[in-house]
Amino acid sequence: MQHHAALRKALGKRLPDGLILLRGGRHIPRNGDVDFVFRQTSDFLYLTGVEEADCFLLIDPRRDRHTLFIPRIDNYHRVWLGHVPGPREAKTLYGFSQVLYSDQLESTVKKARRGYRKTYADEKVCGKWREVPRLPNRRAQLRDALDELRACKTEDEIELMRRANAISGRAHRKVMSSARHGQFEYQVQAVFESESLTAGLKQLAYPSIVAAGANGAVLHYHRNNARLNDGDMLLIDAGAECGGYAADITRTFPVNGKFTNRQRDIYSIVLRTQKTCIERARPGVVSAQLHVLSMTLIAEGLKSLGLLRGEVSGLVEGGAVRLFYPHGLTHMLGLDVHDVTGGRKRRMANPTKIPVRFVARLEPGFVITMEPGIYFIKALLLDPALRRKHRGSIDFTKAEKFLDFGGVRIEDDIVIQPQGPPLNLTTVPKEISDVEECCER
Ligand SMILES: [Mn+2]
Repeated sequence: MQHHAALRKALGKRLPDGLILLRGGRHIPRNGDVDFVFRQTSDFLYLTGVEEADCFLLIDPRRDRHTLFIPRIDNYHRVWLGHVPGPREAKTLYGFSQVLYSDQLESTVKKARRGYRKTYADEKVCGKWREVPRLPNRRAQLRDALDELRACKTEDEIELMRRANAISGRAHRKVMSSARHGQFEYQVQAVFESESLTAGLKQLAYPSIVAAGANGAVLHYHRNNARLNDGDMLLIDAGAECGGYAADITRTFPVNGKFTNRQRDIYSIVLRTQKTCIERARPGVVSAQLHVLSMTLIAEGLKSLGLLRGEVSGLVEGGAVRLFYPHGLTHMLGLDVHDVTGGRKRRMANPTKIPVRFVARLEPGFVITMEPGIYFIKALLLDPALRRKHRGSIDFTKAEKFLDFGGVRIEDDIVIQPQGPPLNLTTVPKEISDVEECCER
């Protein structure tokens, strides 16, 4: 409660010259009388902790007054929804000095606008905003202030992420120890989700990816309906959220619990890359530089296996390694699984020659993922134009022998520390011997 109040105050300090108005999430209809499962918008959750739909938040920074608006509930709602807190109860529940009904929004804003020349209203407010007296709206500045605030996590936020990771981690270990050949991917998904739900985390941070064998090479695989075969690897990318804060964890392990030589070779390259990049993730380092480092280490590894040939720097800059590692190394993590990246002040030019989406100088309090991978993707390895372009750098005959392999990704969530290496929130085995031990049948 105090945490959210402090964040509202901090936002008010950044935008002291206008009324700040945000709209929370609304129910999204799925069909008939059924809505999709409600998830509060991340900005609203950040500033209020309120998990109910159809609310508004008004911050009057000059008078340091924060008002929560809740929908007016009648007996019809009470019959269908059960108890819904009214204004008095919501005040103590959410720690607001003022809670009103949303039909009082217009008159409240009319009074509060005196002395202000602008507003900072969320894009979602706009429909409602038309009904209230207009002031020039600086929406982009609101977005920017929220991005800046949300980028660095407070101790409370890190604690929630630690809990999301601890429980998701336990679910990953359960998956490792219980997966068997003959099962279907959705049965493994059920183990992960049941463990998380049983521990009280009711919402996943994103749809689970459970990919056996060649499916592991599909980066956003969601079918989860194939059978697990003896001798295959299983890639599972899954995380639950706690208080809205995500865990984002990937592990890849042999279905039968024992790595083959080939699996060990590929896995070791990814693991060494991930551990090196984690060790180097410190304040001042630019995320894109770590990505280039990860590409270099993966290129070295694939070269030692004879899949790539030539100068490593050329394999990285020429893009040959990207056929095996076609995604980013890291992204911000928070209320969104791909969280905000920090606002205008933090925006910077990419200091590397490699095009990368997430470019930011790491700061203490950033929570980011570290997730290198190696994949054998048909669409890339059999593409005639790519084969022509990279025929000097890639042994395609050798690579084709791996088309049944799928992929390996290892993903942990880390917190950048003021000094020294980051704090790793993820507690799932990843050393080969530890994975085999966890898989013991
Ligand atoms: Mn991720």
